[in-house]
Amino acid sequence: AVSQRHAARSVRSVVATGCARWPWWPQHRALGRGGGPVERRRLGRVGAVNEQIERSLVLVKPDGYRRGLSGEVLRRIEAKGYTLVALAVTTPTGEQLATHYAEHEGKPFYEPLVEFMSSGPVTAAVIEGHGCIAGFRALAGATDPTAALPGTIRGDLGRDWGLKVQQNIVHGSDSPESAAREIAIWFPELG
Ligand code: IDP
Ligand code: MG
Repeated sequence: AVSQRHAARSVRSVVATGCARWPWWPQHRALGRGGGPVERRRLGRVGAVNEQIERSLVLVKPDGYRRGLSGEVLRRIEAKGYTLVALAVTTPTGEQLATHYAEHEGKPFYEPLVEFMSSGPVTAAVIEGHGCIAGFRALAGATDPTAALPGTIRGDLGRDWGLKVQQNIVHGSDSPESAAREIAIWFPELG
């Protein structure tokens, strides 16, 4: 099972390993109080011990991918100090989207949302860091890109295009329960 998991990772995702050359470099101190496996590897012996590290599932939606904004979104995540744990480019299947957006079934924007989300590749990422679920939601900004504040991903990079569904560049998990559920959908090998 271990070698299978390793194989799946090497095909589908990039797994962060931190800085092998200068693990003692002082900037690693600034990365956080890391306690999770990836941050601990990055921090070496410098890291403290809060084990309540969080993970969140981030998607750069098809509009963001098409516009070449995956790098900009990942840049902001890393600039904030969160760690990339896994990364993949994939075109969502109907099955993945039905599970991912189950809470919205029956809403007026549900069908357009699923159609939009299956219209092309997304960049999927698992990020890690204390408070990263709320932290990424704050980076993303409000759901409606017109209302999203300047400084946020949706406020800086998104706008209303007059469509039935808001094309707002990114998705981020909204709770630890959603994060666990969503990570299992997009990165079953991390389960
Ligand atoms: P979130 O992405 O900010 O968590 P949700 O309420 O979970 O927002 O909605 C999922 C996605 O559905 C949104 O990101 C947006 O693309 C779309 N959406 C949500 N509410 C509306 C709406 O009222 N009109 C059009 N599209 C919407
Ligand atoms: Mg949501």
